[in-house]
Amino acid sequence: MAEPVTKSVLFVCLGNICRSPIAEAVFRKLVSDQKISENWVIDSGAVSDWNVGRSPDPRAVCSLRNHGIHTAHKERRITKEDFATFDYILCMDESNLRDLNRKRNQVKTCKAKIELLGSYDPQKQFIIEDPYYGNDSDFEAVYQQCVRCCRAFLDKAH
Ligand code: 6LJ
Repeated sequence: MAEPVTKSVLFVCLGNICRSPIAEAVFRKLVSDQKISENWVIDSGAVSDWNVGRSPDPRAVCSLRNHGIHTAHKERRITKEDFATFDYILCMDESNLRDLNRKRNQVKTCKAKIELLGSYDPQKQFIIEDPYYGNDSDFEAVYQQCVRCCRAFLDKAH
């Protein structure tokens, strides 16, 4: 069978204002730099409903801006449909993974492969920790992990 024309990936974390919007923006930039934007549907979402409609955390926006990347994302909670429509749902830590697997058990159709984004890290740092109670250097660490993992994912998805 021929390769499908587009692939889709949804980046997920607890609140969709720190880690997953960084991952989404980093992946969007990689794909755009390689001029393959039309091959990808890219989004991010939350497992919680704590921040509905909010812009990313200013520290996340700043960490991206420091690397010349812009984001216009607004928080959204993941839906049942996401499990049926996305090829990949990539999350940040084991708590996200538990929440996603619990939700998956409540949906009729799941096409998505649910994985840790960190499982793609060439440096084998499997967990991308929640930087919410951290500082700027924690946000920079999240950014660097996202760059490594998104490059590897784009290169070769599991
Ligand atoms: C329900 C009770 C919790 C966090 C975050 C943490 C805490 C966040 C946050 C990530 C994104 C009503 C909402 C926890 C946005 C907000 C404070 C609590 C929010 C937690 C534990 C360890 C590390 C980080 N909880 N907001 N309220 N992450």
